[in-house]
Amino acid sequence: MAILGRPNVGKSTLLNAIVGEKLAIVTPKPQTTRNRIVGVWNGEAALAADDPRGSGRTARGQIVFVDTPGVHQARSPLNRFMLREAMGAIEDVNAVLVVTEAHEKAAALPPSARLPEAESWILERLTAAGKPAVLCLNKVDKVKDKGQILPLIEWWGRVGKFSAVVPTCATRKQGLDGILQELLRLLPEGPPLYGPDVLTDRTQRFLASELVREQLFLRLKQELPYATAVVVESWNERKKGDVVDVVISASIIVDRESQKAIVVGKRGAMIRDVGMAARKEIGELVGRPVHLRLNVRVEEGWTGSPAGLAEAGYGESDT
Ligand SMILES: Nc1nc2c(ncn2[C@@H]2O[C@H](COP(=O)(O)OP(=O)(O)OP(=O)(O)O)[C@@H](O)[C@H]2O)c(=O)[nH]1
Ligand SMILES: [Mg+2]
Repeated sequence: MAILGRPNVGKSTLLNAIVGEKLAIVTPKPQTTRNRIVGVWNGEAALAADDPRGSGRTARGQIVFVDTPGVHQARSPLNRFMLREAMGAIEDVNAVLVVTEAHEKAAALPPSARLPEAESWILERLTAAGKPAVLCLNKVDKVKDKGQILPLIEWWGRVGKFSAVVPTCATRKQGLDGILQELLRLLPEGPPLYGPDVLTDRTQRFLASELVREQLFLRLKQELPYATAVVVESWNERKKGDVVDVVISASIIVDRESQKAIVVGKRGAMIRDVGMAARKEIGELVGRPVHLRLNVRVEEGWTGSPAGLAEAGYGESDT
């Protein structure tokens, strides 16, 4: 089950809400997610009233979700990597959850309006691959006139030919049962792919590097977040009496020498704030005290070359 959609519509928020853990980083900036991230849902959901497997029954099982980068017009090598990560996920799954957002402007959509660019690219690929899709109309809390939501659902269902359209508010965890219900209808039954305790395919090292990147995205302005990457250089456990601390050393990679000073900040204030906030988040992830050492490294033009991308952790072999 892949989650696809334009940048910033709430795909990662939705993944975290469904799985019940913070696996994917979330920020108000578009193009936050750069890699596919698996999130495993194990649970029980009510089958839809007209589900052939029986109305009023519940189904227990596992759904493997794959969060992906936002689909957008990609020009730079980094953006093309992200687009391949997203679109390539379609080939590996049985069904797709396309996420879009509802807002006042979208609610006023004329009936003759055409699908936005990103959604029509996704639908083209879905049709070519013969994969069914559910549309998630997220951020319905932003539509003040609730009477606008039903026409919007009808519009997406008609123009996009989705097997279902489900309104959600991922930040308030509303509508998630509806999503599960519709997906259970589409997904074939089979043995679980992951053990009952496995939540993701990603290592703690990867998740920790993402939590640092999240703080950079939250704090840096304009284009700078897009010139940064984070690589965990070392991860050591240190025993102190009964407590085991984790000592992590990570590099923040920037694209140009001039960006280094901004990431470090006045008297080191920026990197200190990033470090403090990320350390807290990583501590929650690993459930132990964390020491986080950050340094800034310049990899001149890393976003623009295959070697630079590989250096920053976006090598093709990582996908
Ligand atoms: N109001 C509102 N905001 C939401 C909702 N879901 C997500 N958001 C916000 O939308 C912003 C983007 O959320 P993400 O989950 O990072 O979006 P994404 O689709 O993963 O974005 P990319 O990774 O950049 O493609 C964040 O500020 C979220 O808090 C929602 O249901 N309602
Ligand atoms: Mg995301």
